[in-house]
Amino acid sequence: MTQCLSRRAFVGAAAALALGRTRLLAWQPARRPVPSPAQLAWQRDELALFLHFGVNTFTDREWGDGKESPSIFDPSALDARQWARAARAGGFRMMILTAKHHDGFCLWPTATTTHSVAASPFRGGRGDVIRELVDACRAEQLKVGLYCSPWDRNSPAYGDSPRYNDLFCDQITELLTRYGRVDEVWFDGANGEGPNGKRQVYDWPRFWTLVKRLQPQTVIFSDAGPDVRWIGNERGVAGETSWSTMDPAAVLYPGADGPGIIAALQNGDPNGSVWRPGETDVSIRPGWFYHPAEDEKVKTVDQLVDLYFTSVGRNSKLLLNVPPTRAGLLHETDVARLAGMRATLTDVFETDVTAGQRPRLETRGGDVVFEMRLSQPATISIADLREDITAGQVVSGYKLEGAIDASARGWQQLSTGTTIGYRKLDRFAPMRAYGLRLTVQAVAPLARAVQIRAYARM
Ligand code: FUL
Repeated sequence: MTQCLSRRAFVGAAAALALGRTRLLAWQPARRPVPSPAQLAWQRDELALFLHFGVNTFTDREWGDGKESPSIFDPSALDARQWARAARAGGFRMMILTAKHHDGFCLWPTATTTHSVAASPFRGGRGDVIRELVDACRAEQLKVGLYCSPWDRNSPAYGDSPRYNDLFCDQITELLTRYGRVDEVWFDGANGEGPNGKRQVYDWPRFWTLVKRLQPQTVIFSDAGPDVRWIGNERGVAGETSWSTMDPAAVLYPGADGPGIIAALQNGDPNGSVWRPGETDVSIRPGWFYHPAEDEKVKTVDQLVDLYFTSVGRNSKLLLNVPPTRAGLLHETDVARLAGMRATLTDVFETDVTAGQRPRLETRGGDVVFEMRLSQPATISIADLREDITAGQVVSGYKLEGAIDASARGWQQLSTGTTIGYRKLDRFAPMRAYGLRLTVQAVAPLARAVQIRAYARM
């Protein structure tokens, strides 16, 4: 191969208001950005499976040059239902497939180019991988997502900007009108020169408007959103500080480069005017596409669980790439790791020691303090903090402590942090706690209480 490129202790607003004295908890009209229903559903899904598949699978490369013959695309045993079963067993809620990668080869029979499955031996030239993906997703109750690379190293029109933009819009139209509902459209920002030596100038506002016209409920992913943003690396690590609000001027278009962009993607902006949460994409293998030489380099169950903590556990969403093999199947090692990850996460989050407890709430100075007794002392090592993001995201700093005795006179610090958002997961040395106390600072009044859950394992 070539290069590898790189949220019970829930106290509602009514309870907060009943307290009266809580300046920080007074109900405020939503002036700050809040998620749309589609963005909320996107975040609550937590996990999506990414599938890189195409001519690169057969050439053992990461980026094709567009000169590949369609005749090489010949998955002998393609079974999208096997992908979907593995995804579902892993707790994933969506599959996003590379309908077209940078090499320009289309996994559906398109009218826009002959460089597609229609010119391949796959199913005698009558195959359609997108149709098979969609049918499998529907059968397993998974949502559908599609990646369509704007960079196209095969298209003669690439670089002839208006002509290629028309062609790309035709491809988007085919993908979003032939297969029913699509819940995420994934755009990378790769941008090159065409055969005419000219750099292609993408018309992003036109692409986004078209997507929203054809599939109004879909979320569009890119560096510049508009609905969800790239997290700024491909290592599976969201920022320790992770705001879902963003200043749209910080990243103006997909692929934008320059000082401060990665930090803006990683951290978001507490004063941002738009809701644009971060999506964390990473591969289960070193590469995005399948390479036999990487069969021994599949991330372990512990590494996958760590990725869950550094993505979902940092107010993000995990988009985990598991590439199909040349046979058109997910490799058995990868499938076993997905099942192992799910088993571990189920085990870890099985027993919430705070179950049935409600915290007392008070303000101290500018801080809001949530304090609760546990029904019985418990050894804990994981905290799961959640803001009710339907009201936006406001927590900018927190400290979590455990009571060291039944009278709750002594407290031991367990974790500290900045943002919480949808979900913040902290791991710490096991402590036998009699109660929990969470002290938070916020950039705007807290409209809802922060939920606190705690677990014993790991
Ligand atoms: C990048 C691409 O260049 C990689 O090949 C891969 O598809 C990754 C998810 O996005 O922009």
